[in-house]
Amino acid sequence: MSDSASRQIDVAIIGAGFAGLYMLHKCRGLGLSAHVWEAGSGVGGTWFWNRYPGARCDAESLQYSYSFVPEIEQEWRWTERYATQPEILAYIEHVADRLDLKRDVTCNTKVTAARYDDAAGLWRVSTDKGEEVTARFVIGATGALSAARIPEFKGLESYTGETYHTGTWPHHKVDFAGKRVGIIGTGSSGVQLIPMLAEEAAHLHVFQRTPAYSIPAHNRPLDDAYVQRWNSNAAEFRRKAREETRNGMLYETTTKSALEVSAEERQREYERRWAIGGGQFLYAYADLLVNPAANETAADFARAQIRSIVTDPKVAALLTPTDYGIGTKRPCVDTDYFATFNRPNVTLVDVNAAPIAEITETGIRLEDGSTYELDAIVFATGFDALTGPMLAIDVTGRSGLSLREKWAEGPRAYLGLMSNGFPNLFTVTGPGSPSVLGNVVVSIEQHVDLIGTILAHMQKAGLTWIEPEKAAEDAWVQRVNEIAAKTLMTKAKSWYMGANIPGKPRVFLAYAGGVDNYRKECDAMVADGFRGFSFAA
Ligand code: N01
Repeated sequence: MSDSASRQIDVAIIGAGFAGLYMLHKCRGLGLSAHVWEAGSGVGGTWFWNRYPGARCDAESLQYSYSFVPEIEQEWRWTERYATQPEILAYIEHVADRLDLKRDVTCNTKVTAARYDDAAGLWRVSTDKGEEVTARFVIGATGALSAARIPEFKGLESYTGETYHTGTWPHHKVDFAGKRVGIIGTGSSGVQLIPMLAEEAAHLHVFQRTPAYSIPAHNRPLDDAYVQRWNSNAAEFRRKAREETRNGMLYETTTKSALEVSAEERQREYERRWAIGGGQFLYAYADLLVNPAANETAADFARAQIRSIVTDPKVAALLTPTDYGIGTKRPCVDTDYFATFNRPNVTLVDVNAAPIAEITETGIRLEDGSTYELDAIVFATGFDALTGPMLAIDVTGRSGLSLREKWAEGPRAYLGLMSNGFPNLFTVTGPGSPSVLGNVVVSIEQHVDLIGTILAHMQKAGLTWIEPEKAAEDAWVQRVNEIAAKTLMTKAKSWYMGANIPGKPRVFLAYAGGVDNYRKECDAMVADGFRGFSFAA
C-alpha cells in the first residue's frame, strides 16, 4: 500500500473500512484526487480490529455486503448465513484489490488533526507520522463503533496478567488453554466470545453488570440453491432493502400490534420467529419498540427461553433482564450463549450487586470484598459510540471552532452528514443518521452516494464550498430527538444514549425513523435544490 500521499488533494478520507473504501472509489469516479488514512495495518475497519474468537456479523452475509458493483456481488460466494470476521475481512480485501483501492490508502497512520484554514478555504490534515496534507474536502469514514473503550478501573495498570479488548484483538491466536480467564461485559461482543472462551479456558468468570437479551442465530452454511436464488434477484432484493425497510434488511414485517392478537397466536408467532433466529424476532409486531405493554410480551417470551436453557435457577435469574425492554438496547444474537452457563468451568459474577472495586496485581476485587485470581482479563466493554471516533481527532472548523466544543452537549449535524461551522467536512453514517440502527452497509452506501451527488453538483456548478445552515441543523437535531423519544430506546441505559461512558451527554445518537424514511428525507433535500445547505464558488 502507498506510504506517502500527495501534499495537496481534493478529498482526504479518514478510515479504510466499508465506508472509506467505497468513498475512495466514488471520488475516483468523479475524477477527484482522494487519499485514505487508516490507523490499522490493513483495510477492513471494524472487521480488521474485532478479531476475537467467535466474531461474526449478525446481519445476514448476503445482505451485509456492498451492492454498488453487481459483478462483485455475483462473483463472491458467502459460505454461511452469518459470516465470520475472517470471511468478511477477506471479502473487503477482495473488493479493495478488485477495484485497485489500496494504492490510495496509507495504513498504520492515524489522522490526529484536521484544521480548516479560513483564508485558503482548505482543510489541513495532520497525521501521527508528521504528515500534513491540504484537502478541499475531508470525509470522516471513521465508523460508529471504532473507539474501543476500557473503563477507568482503579489499579488496571498494576495487573500483571494478560489483558485484551474485543475491539483491538491481537492478530495472533491467543492461547487461553489451562488459564483462569475473566471477561467483563455481556453485550454483543461478550455474548459471541463467552462460549468460545469457555471451551478453552480452565475456568471462565463472566463479570456481568446488565444481563442481555439474546436471540439464537441459528447460523448455517449457505447452500448453492439459496445463493443462486438470491443472486438471480439481487438487484430487486437490494432495492427493497434500501427503499422499503426500516433497517436495511429484508425481514418479514407486519403492521399488527402485539396487543391485538390472542396470547396463543402471539406465542406461536414468537416461537416461529425464534426458530428462524436473528433480528427477525423484533419485527414480529409493529409496536414492540414503541409500546411498553407490547414490548413486555416479547421480553417475557425471551426471558422464558433463558429459564428453559439455564439449569441453575439462581444463575438463570441473574441472566434474565428485568429492568429494560427487549430491543431497547442493541439486541444480541448468539450461538450457545446461555447454555455456556451450564458448564462446570463457567461462573457468572454479578457486578451490578457488587461493582468492580479495582483490578489488582493478580485479578479483580469487587466492592463486597470478594476477589478473583485471573491469568487473563478480557474487556468486552464496548466503544465510545458514534461521536468517539471523530472527537478523538482534533477537528477545528471555521473561525477556530472546535468540534469537541460544538458537540459538548451532544452531536449536532444536519442529516447526520455535516455540522454547521465545519465547511466541506462530511461524516459517513455519523450521529443523527440511521447508521447503527440497521444494516450499516446499506446506510454507508446511501451516505457515500449522497456525498457523491453533492460533490458532483458542486463540480458541475463550479462551487467549492458547502456548509449546512444552522437552522436546518437545529431542526434536524430536534427531529432526531423527537423521533427517538417516541421509541422505548431512550428509556434504556445503552451506548445508543451515550450511557456507557461516564460524563457523555445522554442524547439518542442515531436517527430512529428508519433507513427508508431517512433516504426519502435525503432525496427530498436534493430534489429541493439541496435544501438546508449553503454553497459558494
Ligand atoms: O459493547 P456493549 P459490545 N463494569 O457496549 C459492560 C456491535 N457489535 O462490544 O450494559 C462492568 O454493547 C456493559 O455493561 P452495561 C453492536 O452494535 C456487533 O459488546 O453498560 N461492566 C456491557 O455488558 C453492539 O451493540 C456484533 O451495564 C461494564 C458491555 O460491557 C456494539 O457493537 C458483534 C463496565 C459492553 O457492551 C457494541 O457491542 C459485536 C463496567 N465498568 C459488536 N463498562 C455483531 O454484529 C461496560 N461494561 C454480532
